[in-house]
Amino acid sequence: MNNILDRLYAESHDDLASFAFDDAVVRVFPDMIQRSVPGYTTIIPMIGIITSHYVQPDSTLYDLGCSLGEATLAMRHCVDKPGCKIVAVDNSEAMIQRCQTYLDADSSRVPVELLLDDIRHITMSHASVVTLNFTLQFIAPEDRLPLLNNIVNGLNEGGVLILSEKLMFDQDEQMLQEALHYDFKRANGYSELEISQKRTALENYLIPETLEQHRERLLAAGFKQAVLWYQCFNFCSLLAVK
Ligand code: GEK
Repeated sequence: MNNILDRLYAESHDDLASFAFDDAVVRVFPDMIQRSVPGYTTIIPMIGIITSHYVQPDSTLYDLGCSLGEATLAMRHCVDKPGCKIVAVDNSEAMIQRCQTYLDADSSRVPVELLLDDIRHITMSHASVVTLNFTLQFIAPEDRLPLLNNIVNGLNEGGVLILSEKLMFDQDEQMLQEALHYDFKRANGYSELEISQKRTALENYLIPETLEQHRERLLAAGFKQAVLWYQCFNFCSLLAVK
């Protein structure tokens, strides 16, 4: 995937627009997400490991909010059961267009259906593995439980959801975890201006919740088990089993 440097917030913007997954973001996305999300480069290959463990024959795997398809590709290369396909969904046209070129260049022959759609509006069925890799945080809070209900309904018994999210904490821990996250961004070359402008652009768009909120909602949606399998500073990934 491309490695064009993310300099979107390097210059001062007087009129800072809210963040959007548009052409400008798509161009720098691989660099942006790796330098901004601690643990992203660990989580992607682990999605492959989890997929190998839970994929069922003749099932569908879903990647919801697939962006450029990093998680889709990790899943695709770890599907070792017959009759499976992957459905990857994103509502950003720019993401879907670029994602298609990456899928076309990939060597795996596991079928992937790429949908330009809102993940709140799709119907899922016969699912074994569903991934929400840093996507639920962009869905309005009141739409999160209905989406999880929809996922549970579409999953086979024993199927799983991999849910990766930015986390919120109580005030003291929030300061500690956030400070370490900003250190991570500085260590990856982001300036104070870039960090603060990106923070403003994401306000009211990326809405993080606590680990407890996630666990409780996953159980309320009908998952039997919801375990934290990974955390790096204020970013985590949960595995929920139906
Ligand atoms: C990865 N999973 O690289 N319907 C469909 N897509 C949506 C919606 C929606 N309602 N809201 C947001 N998105 C990827 C990374 S990025 C995370 C996911 C980030 C899409 C949005 O267009 C974007 O592509 C993605 O969710 C979030 O493993 O940028 O921090």
